[in-house]
Amino acid sequence: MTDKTNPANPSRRALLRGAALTGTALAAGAAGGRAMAAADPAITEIQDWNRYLGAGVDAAPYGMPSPHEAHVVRRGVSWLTAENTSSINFTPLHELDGIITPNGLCFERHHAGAAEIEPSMHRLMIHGLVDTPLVFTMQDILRMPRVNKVYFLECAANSGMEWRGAQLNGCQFTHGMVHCVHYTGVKLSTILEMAGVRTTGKWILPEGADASHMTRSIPIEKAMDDCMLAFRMNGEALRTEQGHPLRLVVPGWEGNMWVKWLRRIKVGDEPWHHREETSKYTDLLEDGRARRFTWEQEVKSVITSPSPQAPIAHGKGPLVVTGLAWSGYGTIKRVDVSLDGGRNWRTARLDGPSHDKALHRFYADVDWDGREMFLMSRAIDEKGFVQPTKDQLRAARGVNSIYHNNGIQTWHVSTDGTVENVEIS
Ligand SMILES: Nc1nc2c(c(=O)[nH]1)N[C@H]1C(S)=C(S)[C@@H](COP(=O)(O)O)O[C@H]1N2
Ligand SMILES: [Mo]
Repeated sequence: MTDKTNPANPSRRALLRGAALTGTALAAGAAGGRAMAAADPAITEIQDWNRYLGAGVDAAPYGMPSPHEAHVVRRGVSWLTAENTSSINFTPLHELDGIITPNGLCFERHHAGAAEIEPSMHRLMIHGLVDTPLVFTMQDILRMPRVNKVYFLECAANSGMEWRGAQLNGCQFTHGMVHCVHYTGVKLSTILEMAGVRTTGKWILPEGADASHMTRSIPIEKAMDDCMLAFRMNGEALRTEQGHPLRLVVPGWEGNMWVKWLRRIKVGDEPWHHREETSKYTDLLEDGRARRFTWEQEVKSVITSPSPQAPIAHGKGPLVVTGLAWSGYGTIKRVDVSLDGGRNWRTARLDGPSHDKALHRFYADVDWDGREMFLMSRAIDEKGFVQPTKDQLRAARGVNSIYHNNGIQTWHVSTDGTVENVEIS
């Protein structure tokens, strides 16, 4: 009889050694082989999960992440807002890879909490300067031709706390008001065409069914171009927090226009709520003038690892430097990475799909010599826009705005691998 759990079992040991050798062959340089040489207990000791049956198939009808991933969560900043119903939390960008944000990790921004809507009671009304005012049930919307698209959503206030200088210690907090989701829905133009927008109809006013009755004005050209009525995110129904059962998707444009819990679209000949709205779409300049209608989220990037919440744990040698880049004007063409605060730049490797107005993932595979680094990334989009330095941004716009900060982020890496949010000039 052979005891399958006995570490002394010769065939099992041979198998493990084979596996470890394969690992050594694949890993680069100093990263491989160390564990095997040190008679690693992870190899020599039998673990519980190797000995006992695991959970049965129905233990979790809706699957959850491994308990060992419990630290991968959205986080808020307590002093930022007075109440959590009109507040914000942040995507843990430093814990993610690829370009898609898992549904449970998409940052939340609510003005009056997350409305929980009974889908059979939800209606979408379209009226105003249309030939035929219409009301749709969710059933009606689910019978229209669908499209699938991957888009980022960034709040205009993302990185807003960093205008005057380095402040929050982690890309979750400095850059985490962004997520990237694979949406399924109906093109907004489909229902606008059904209703028949009059030639005088120049703007749409979408409105949410939450207690904030959020309304925004969007030019008809954008509405007819690539806006979507989304009912699914990453394959499943929208999450309550993201506007279940229906949200507006406004690709590349600032997050506040992506009305959640969408219940009404009015077509008009001018933007609504002039006074309230212009403050939302306006960046205050140094001389008191304002940049109006800055809707596109401009080209931007950030290194997500290493970063303050993701220090280097393994010492010098092979190091994966990775991050995200995006632009409201289209795809990302190139990302440059600097290890020395912008003196020298290398072209990063873009890997993964490149979708219009979506997050792009980049890598720089570095051989770290163990000395301090000033990590930076600089993105260039398909229109040729280059991500500016923070000083360039301030020279152009001053420091009175909290919106549209797409400046280059610097992380200082110490010799012990810890990372800090800094600015050098
Ligand atoms: N109905 C409604 N829609 C809304 C909001 C809201 O409070 N109510 N917040 C807006 C803002 S400011 C942003 S940045 C995005 C955030 O979307 P998310 O919560 O899915 O990340 O939703 C927008 N749509
Ligand atoms: Mo926002």
